[in-house]
Amino acid sequence: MSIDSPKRDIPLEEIGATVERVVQETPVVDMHTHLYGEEFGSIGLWGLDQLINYHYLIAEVFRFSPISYREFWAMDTAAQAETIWKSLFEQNSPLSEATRGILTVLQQLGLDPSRRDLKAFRAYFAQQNRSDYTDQVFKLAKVKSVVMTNDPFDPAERAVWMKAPEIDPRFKPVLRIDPLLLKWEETQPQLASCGYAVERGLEGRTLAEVRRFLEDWIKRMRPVYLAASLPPDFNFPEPTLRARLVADCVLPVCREHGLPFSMMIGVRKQVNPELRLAGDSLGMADMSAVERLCGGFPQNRFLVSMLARENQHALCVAARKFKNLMPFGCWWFMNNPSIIEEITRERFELLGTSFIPQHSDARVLDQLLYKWPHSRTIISRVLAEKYSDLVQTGWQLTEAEVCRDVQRLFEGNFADWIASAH
Ligand code: RAT
Ligand code: ZN
Repeated sequence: MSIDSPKRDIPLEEIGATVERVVQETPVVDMHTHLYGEEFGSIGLWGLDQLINYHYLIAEVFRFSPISYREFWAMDTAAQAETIWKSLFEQNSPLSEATRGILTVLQQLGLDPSRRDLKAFRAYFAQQNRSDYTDQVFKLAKVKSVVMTNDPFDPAERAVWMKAPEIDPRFKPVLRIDPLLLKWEETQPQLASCGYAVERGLEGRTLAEVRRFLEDWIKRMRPVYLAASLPPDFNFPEPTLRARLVADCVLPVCREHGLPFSMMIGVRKQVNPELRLAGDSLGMADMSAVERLCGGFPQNRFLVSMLARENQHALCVAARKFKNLMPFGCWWFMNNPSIIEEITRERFELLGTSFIPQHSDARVLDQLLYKWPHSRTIISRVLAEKYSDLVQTGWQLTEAEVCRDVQRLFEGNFADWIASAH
């Protein structure tokens, strides 16, 4: 057998390099982002100023700059980016994960971060056209496709969907329903004005009409799953409208269409409204609510990500109990190297390869160029460590098996979960 054969047993001392190569080369399906195909126009963000104005960096700039919230929000996009650049990159070292990410993007594009020259970097981005640049980013990041976040309650997005656009197949739709579950007082009149016979207290035909609304949007969007982000006090069962809407509308419709329901749990919205999109925080949730949903609705499949570090272990344990539960990603405040490493190690130890290790949550196209390389480095380090432990027992491992495992983590587990969609 040749030295390069994928069927050859990998010697212990080669495991690190082999796993690193496979993890770096395997294309990924990014199963939760806020990216959009070109058909969505300015809803889809890309380019340097948008990168710098990412809300993760906005939260950080106020820690360093004396600027007031009012002054910052009064500025245009370019001036905001200049303020953040000056404060977080020129006057301080960009040590945080979000600031480091900008440097990785520049590096991936062949620019030299040591120049520290915002003008020169901007000149590069000004020459790009969105379509070719999108191809380049997908290719460099080795991302096969991305899953969008599509909000039927957002007027700008709604307008796009109503035109029944032909969507770039690299961008997969997701029906996101936070307002339906969490802001019923605002959503009910909106649905009523669109011709659905819904009532404030869910009386009469309301539940059937909400199901009809979901069906209509499933027909329109052809989503790969339904999704909501939920607060830490989310419970099930509970005597609330949101619990009835989940049990009597969302889950039956998901079952009917073979669609998973994704729950991202643990966000405490707007603890500081002055920060706008950057103003949300986190809280610990009760995992037994997830267990009761998985146990009570065995015909539904759930994708779940938790925002609090304290919930990560319990999520793994819940997934050991319920085969219809798929843990995914290291979400938002969890998406930092030290925490990704800890969560990934914990998941391998409790679940083998039966989880989805990461999603990017990118809001700006170019972020794929840092979020994936940063995560790939950590995933490959942890995976190599775990394989090395196996080989030290006398177990043998081939490159073909490493490829199989990584393919499952980066695409297969998600593809299986959405396989019976529609
Ligand atoms: O990570 C983020 O960008 C958050 O603001 C949220 O968008 C979160 O990921 C969500 O999907 O609600
Ligand atoms: Zn998100």
